[in-house]
Amino acid sequence: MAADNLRERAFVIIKPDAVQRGLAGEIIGRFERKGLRVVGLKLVHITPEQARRQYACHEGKAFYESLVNFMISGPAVALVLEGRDAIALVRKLMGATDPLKSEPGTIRGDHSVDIKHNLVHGSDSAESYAHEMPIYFAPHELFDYELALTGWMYYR
Ligand code: IDP
Ligand code: MG
Repeated sequence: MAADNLRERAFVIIKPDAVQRGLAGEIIGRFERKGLRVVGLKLVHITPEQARRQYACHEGKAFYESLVNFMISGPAVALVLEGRDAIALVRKLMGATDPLKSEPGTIRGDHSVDIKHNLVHGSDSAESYAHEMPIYFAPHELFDYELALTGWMYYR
């Protein structure tokens, strides 16, 4: 397998419902155990401006205002994860938005029953990563480093 995008980065938010339910550690652990490394991590109380910018693509939809209010309703955890195909991998681990479609074994499939209160956000493309990540992180808040076990997890 080509090692072309071994260092792809994905942006993730552990949403306020997950923090309230004590699932932040469980969710971070799932990403870590899969083989993604944490290169940015912080607790944030999202502002209305941040939520609106992040979800600008949904502006005008029926659920937009309620989504913004949900995202600012309590502390959340912002994360940047790195690894091969990190964006697609994160989406796979998250599971589908609709609770009737998210498979057991995924974060949403195992722990959520509601289309809004679905625990986690993950960028769905390189373009959405480039749009979302800088809303929450300054460049100096992301860290470049290697894990000693990388050679045991990835073909190079
Ligand atoms: P995603 O988070 O799986 O990428 P999107 O379609 O981008 O899903 O929607 C963004 C977020 O908006 C969802 O994660 C969910 O919290 C919320 N949402 C999406 N569709 C609905 C809906 O029909 N009703 C209420 N909330 C919704
Ligand atoms: Mg989305």
